[in-house]
Amino acid sequence: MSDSNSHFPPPVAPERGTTLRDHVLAGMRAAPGATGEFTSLLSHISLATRIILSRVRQAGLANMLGYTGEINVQGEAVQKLDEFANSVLINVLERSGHCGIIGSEELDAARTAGHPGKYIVLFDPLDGSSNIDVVSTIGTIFAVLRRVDPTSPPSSSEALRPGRDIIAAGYCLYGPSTVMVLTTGQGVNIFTLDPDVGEFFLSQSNVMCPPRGSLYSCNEGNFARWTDGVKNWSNWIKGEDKEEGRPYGHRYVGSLVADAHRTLLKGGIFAYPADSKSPAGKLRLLYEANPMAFIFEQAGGVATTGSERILDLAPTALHQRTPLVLGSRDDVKDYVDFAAGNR
Ligand code: AMP
Ligand code: P6P
Repeated sequence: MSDSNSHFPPPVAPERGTTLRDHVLAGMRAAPGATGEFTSLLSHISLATRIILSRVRQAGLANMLGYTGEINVQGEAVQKLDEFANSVLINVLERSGHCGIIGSEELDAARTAGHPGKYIVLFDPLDGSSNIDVVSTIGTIFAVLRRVDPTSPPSSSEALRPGRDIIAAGYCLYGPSTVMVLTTGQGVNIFTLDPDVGEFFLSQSNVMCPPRGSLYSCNEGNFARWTDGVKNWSNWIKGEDKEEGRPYGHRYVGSLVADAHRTLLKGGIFAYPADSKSPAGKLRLLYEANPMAFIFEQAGGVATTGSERILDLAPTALHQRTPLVLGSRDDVKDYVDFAAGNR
């Protein structure tokens, strides 16, 4: 007798474990008085990343590589996938009904929804997009904040909140596998997408950034533009000292999501200092540095400008830039000491 289920795909084995959906629902049950809006917002973000992934995967074949011919507010050529990712996130978030304000690297100004949604979502829709055409890892970075008065008409200035007000942050890496890194303030968890099932499954829970690593990540091509303190750090970290475990290995993808993810898992340090060409730094505070800083601090790591805690910075503009140094506690301390001229 034929097995009546033989034409259905094999059931998802229970040992596959916890899905992102299960995990977030458990968080809701543990949150006193939660209505489910936050949970729904997170599941909408997850949906948006899977839609973006579907196009990233096809990019090389579906004429999605290359530029749109437009220049964004950053003065950067807009990649077709940048634009697609941005529009997916905006449409999905607005449809969720939970999002009053949206801030994006690809928007000139923060966008207010037509309804007083409870949350603010800030994102870089496709970080590292200059790497798309060379098939290097790229990703979506996001931060979620609660509006102070969710009943009031949304105002774009509400996006200008310090990173310490973040209640959830994460990034989705589109690489050899698709990985969602998420924290809602109770530690950092990593979920890996099973493309056959279309679900993210918990693959690492309560991730901790090691207190010290053996890799450093920065664009050494900017060396001549750095301050003397940062130059001294760069020369020190690649100097020979077996006892101190130097030289560190150098790794640099040129996608914040990729360089930060490696640093989160393996430890070490990522640095994009201010320099004579970018005196305020290159990376954006609200939707790159802040979400990453929130994640690293939740994982026992550190995120600083080189002298100030990233999450304490008071933003004055949506696309404000900042120097960003993040990673292992001890490695970042070495950097801060050199940058301050104390070593
Ligand atoms: P809500 O009523 O669903 O908008 O949730 C209210 C607050 O409870 C949120 O702003 C979060 O701080 C917390 N919360 C709700 N759901 C979750 C969840 N799934 N995980 C973590 N925190 C949650
Ligand atoms: P550089 C990518 O364009 C990005 O915004 C970040 O993802 C990355 O860390 C940085 O710029 C790389 O900048 O100047 O080294 O190419």
